[in-house]
Amino acid sequence: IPVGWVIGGTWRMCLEGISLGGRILAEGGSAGDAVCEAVKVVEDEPRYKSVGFGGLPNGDCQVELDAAFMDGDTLDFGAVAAVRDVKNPVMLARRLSSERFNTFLVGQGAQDFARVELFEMRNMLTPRAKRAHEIRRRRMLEENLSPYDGHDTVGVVALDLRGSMACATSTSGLFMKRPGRVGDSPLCGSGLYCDSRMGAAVATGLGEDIMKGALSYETVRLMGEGFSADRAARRALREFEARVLSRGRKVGAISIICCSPRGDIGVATNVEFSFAWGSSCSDPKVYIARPTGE
Ligand code: SD4
Repeated sequence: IPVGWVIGGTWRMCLEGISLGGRILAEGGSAGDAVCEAVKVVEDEPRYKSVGFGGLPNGDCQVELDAAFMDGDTLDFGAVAAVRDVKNPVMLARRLSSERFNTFLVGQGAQDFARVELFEMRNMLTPRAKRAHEIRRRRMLEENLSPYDGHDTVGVVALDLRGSMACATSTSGLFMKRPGRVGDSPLCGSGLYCDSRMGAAVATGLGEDIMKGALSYETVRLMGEGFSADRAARRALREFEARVLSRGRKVGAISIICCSPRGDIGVATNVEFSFAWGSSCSDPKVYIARPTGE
């Protein structure tokens, strides 16, 4: 039964992309097209310093990007990690998702594939990001600051008018990360997961922790068991936190957004978190979520 279209993404920076994705869905476009075009808008905007062009560099002052795409009809999955100089990593991830083998490429191998496939290449380091790197390096020496600094991944989920779902992520990862570091965002089941029969979820926050809980898969699995989107996301996060805390370990910032095949949306977070949603019933808007229990 068609329930209309839905699209949602992490952080307020995705509003413009979500709006474009919404127009694609309203015209009958696919969830896959909608999520990738939405993420591409964020990648192309240099003001957003945690994704794509203008993304904050790693400890060696190089911009290394992670991105992934998943199609909920076929379960096709593609990803790139620690990739440099590729203008739109999300499009490269989607291209890889149509391969039978070699669907997840990292570093030089991903760049070589992008060149062969004629993807647009670009120096992704902006003067502003370079300045931020210099300032941060100085402050880290003087104040013993942690490199992790509220670094935001764009993750988008969508349901189209045919009932198909898709999701995509893109990030420059943690500011000042070690060269070669890969976060949760390109990892199937951690930064994103999608099955049109169960639902779609994306996560943002401290990748080192998100990947321990395979939190996007867990959220989708719970929706598949019959939980509403909101209860699935909250339960996944709460149970994961309890399991980690019981080991005497801390849990970093984590936020999850998800959507069920019925079109209901869910959010769980342990920090203040902005996200954007739009659907056939409501115009895309930014919302704020605060930490809550189940
Ligand atoms: C990472 N999850 O690379 C990303 C960073 C992020 O909000 O989303 N921060 O760990």
